[in-house]
Amino acid sequence: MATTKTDPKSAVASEREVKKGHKTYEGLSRDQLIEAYRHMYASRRVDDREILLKRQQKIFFQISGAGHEAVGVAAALALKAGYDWFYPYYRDRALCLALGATAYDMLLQAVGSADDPSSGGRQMPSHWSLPELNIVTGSSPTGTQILQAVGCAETGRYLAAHPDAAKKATGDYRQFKEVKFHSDEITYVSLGDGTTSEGEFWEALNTASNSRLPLIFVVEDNGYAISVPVEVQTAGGSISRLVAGFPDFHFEEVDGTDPVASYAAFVRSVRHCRSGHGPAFVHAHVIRPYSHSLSDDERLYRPDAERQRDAQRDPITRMQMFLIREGILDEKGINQLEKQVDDDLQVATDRALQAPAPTPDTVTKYIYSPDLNPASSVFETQPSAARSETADGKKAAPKTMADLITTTLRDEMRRDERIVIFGEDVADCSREQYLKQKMVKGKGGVFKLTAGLQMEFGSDRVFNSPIAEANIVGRATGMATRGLKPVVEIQFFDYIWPAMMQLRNELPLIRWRSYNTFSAPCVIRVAIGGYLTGGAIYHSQCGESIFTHIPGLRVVFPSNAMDAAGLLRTAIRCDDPVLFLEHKRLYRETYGRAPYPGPDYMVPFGKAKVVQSGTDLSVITYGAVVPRALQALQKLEREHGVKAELIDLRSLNPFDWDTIASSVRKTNRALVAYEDSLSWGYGAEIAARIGDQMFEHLDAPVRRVAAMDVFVAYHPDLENAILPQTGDLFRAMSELSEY
Ligand SMILES: Cc1ncc(C[n+]2csc(CCOP(=O)(O)OP(=O)(O)O)c2C)c(N)n1
Ligand SMILES: [Mg+2]
Repeated sequence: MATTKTDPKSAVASEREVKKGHKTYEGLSRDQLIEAYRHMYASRRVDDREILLKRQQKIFFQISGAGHEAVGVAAALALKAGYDWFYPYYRDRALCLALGATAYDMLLQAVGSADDPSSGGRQMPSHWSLPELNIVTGSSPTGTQILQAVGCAETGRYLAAHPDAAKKATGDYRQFKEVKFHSDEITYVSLGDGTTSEGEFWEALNTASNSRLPLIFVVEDNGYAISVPVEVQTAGGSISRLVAGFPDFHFEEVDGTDPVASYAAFVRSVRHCRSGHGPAFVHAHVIRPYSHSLSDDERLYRPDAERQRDAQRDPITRMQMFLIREGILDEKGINQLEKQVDDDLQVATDRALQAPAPTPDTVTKYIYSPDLNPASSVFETQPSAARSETADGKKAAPKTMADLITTTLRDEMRRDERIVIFGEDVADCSREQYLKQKMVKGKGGVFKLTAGLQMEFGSDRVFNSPIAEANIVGRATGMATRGLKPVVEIQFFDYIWPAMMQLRNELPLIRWRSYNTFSAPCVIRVAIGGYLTGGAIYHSQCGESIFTHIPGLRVVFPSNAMDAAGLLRTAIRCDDPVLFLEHKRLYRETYGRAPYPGPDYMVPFGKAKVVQSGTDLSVITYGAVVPRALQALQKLEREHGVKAELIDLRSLNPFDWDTIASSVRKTNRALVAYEDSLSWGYGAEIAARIGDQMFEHLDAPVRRVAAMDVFVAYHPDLENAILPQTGDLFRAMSELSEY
């Protein structure tokens, strides 16, 4: 909204009265109250205009902030735009206007224009995102913003303790990220009453409380979640009552249709947070006069009497009456202010309707970083030869994959202070004093891959998370959005699923949905896979194709120590979110050990390795199937004289189509092998591409060898039968070579 001010003469001599010691309304001046009304009225009018435009089919969706205006402007008055951080939800139109967003910005998103500053026409209206105001890109799933806000609040604290980490550096992702912070900054996050039912809300409260974060939770309670009333969502009907036990919080319950009372609640909350006492919780009772959205008609589930009761609390009319009653604006002044807003809105609407539409050729822009391609030669470095020898010139002992992952993490943490590591059990010992007094050795991960890192880098760089996978990924996303580089661990792939909402709908989408104005490059390390003899259903799972199916997420899966070191370093230094899959069976395997390749060794993504070259058949695989396929291949050559070519993909998204294609062109036969269950697995895509693009080069059908379509069972006989074995690979290779 344009920020033109009302003619001061029509305001009833406000400043003079304040100076004379008249009421200041919880510290708000009359001018501030007039401005508050301007934003509230503008917010309502933008909603009304969007509704009209939707009915005229000039925009495609509408969801309103009606009834939530007062609490929004109150928050904006108590917090600092461009200084504090904001994770607002869709009803926070008035908040965003009061922070400095314009009606034009909002209408550009409603029409889906290329000029929409929040998403370039990619997101629905009311999905706020304005980097210069520290309004962070939001999404549609209810509640996913909350854990990200926790990560955001943690970042401010971390950077205050590590100010050098905010500095720019060249040669990696840090070159492309402006990192700003203030040591007393606050993060604001809002949500609806219904959204308090999401588990992530409780995970966020838990961590905010436990870490005493400067984070204000605002629950805008309009009594309904679409058609479901609050007493059905919330035990006892009051969220305030349920959260009251969280330590170190400042709690407020307020009439959110009253801007002055709401402002006072925020001022107290801000004081608590800024002074480092912990988080705050503002439970604001508001109304929802316009149904849930234009797709909803609340008369189907709310009787007139109830709706009329709400209407009496409408913040717009209440505020009007308040201004008149207090002599702050007379009717003429109100009319003048409203006319200005209406006129400005008309201009903004006309402009937005003329704004250019996005062109379809842009749809793939910003899925990944436009600045730093992890498949490029920047990430192609040689192992340092000197390091593979010991001081006396002897060959250094080969290291396991586990060793080299730990070493890479350590090297990178020394190099880059933005890296933080957290996850379940990853710390050496949460009770630091035990370490300091040398009472214990420390754990450092259930597979010990992070052992010693807390001791070297401190407990604010390496720490344990609660057992809550959404918490891990959500917080990492918030931190990465601010510029830290979280390298977090999911203890077992089998338990990644609570994080799925964050992994599918949030982390990989931050850049694309904000049209490259936000990004969240970070690394999620995950222990994956079976062949464990007793790993059973819940410690053997694969499922990588579920993640390669997500645009915006890089997925790598090394099969040996050198590749693990090189790919992990690329994952850490690159500018995209990476799922780094570590096969548990390969952690300490004799196969694939290697000497330490030095602190700068990198393997680019999307480059397969030809493990053994051949002419008769291409075997395309990755992970723990690589050593099994190698055995089968060697047997095939010994027994049948067939020379198969073994390709280790290493990187699943991006994957190396060129190497596959040139191999199949040479051998005319292809076998795709993978550990996950056969149907709909990763190999299906590779097989389909070969069938589609290499049909005329094939002398045989494209075959797959994979696990049976069943979970991995506990007894070793069952496990052996279910997972693809060397014998299965050998048989398939023989058949295919004879086809
Ligand atoms: C995870 C998820 N589930 C369901 C929906 C569909 N949905 C959108 S808004 C909404 C109701 C939210 O109610 P509340 O949190 O009270 O916010 P309000 O809209 O009332 O302000 C639902 C169910 C969604 N967006 N995300
Ligand atoms: Mg609600």
